[in-house]
Amino acid sequence: MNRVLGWVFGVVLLVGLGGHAALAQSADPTAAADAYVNAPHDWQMWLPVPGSPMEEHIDWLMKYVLWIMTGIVGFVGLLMAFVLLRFNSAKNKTPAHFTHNTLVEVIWIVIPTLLLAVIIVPSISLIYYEADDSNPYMTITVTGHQWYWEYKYDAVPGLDYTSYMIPDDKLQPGEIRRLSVDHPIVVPVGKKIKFEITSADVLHGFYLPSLGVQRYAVPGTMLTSWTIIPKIGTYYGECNQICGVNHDAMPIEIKAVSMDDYLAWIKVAQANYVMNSYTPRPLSSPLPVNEFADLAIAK
Ligand SMILES: [Cu+2]
Repeated sequence: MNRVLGWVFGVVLLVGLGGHAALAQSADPTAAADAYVNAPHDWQMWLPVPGSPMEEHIDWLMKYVLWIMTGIVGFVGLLMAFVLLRFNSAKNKTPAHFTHNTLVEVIWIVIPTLLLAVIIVPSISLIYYEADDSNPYMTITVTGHQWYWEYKYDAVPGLDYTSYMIPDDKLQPGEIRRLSVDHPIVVPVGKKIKFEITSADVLHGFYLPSLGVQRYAVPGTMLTSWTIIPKIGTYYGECNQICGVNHDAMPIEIKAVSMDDYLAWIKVAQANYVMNSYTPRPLSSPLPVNEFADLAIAK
């Protein structure tokens, strides 16, 4: 039985490592398009391409710990194989009876302690980095609703709008099914953007995997996160907290544009977006309508 488990484990490990090497090369097939789009793609099995310094840190830490873990699993696997083959009852008829070995005990305490130490230092520093939302260029208040998002630009008077998923039958060429929205978040590239995240009804999750942002949207509570997007392009996320029947219909789309384009977009948005008030939708209603379909967002 143990031998079978050993083989299964070995094959799974090899397939996993091989798959990782192959996927690392085909990181983002959409990158060659005119506009950079950072979205999930078919058969994607690895993490998204990092779109922010925070996600780069997270990606690095994940791989770092993965290598340490692979070493531990490999070492323990070899050790078990050695013990099973060398000291089984057939080959080792009279077992030794000692119970302590000071050297071995010191080694198996010191080495794991050192491993934990080299993991905890970058982990803690990443936690502090993620928590540092000080001195943002701008703040966006994100409110989760059943089932759409509301974005309020704190520094731009009146700029408070809703963002609905584009229903499947209204998709335009270039839009991504179940990820594209009518009104994305628009931010300038290279600037620190702070998100203040809350909810108007139930728990939602503001989750942007390629930017390393994930915070629950909790009614009555404000959680914060932040991002800097260095590259012009479109990034996607979705609500990742089960929040009702249309939980899958509240994706997040965020466009990073040049400062000039951002300022031009503000003018258009201020003129066209109205202040929104929350209107509950009956459960039987179909997907939300695209209320501002005619609005052309300045490119
Ligand atoms: Cu939700």
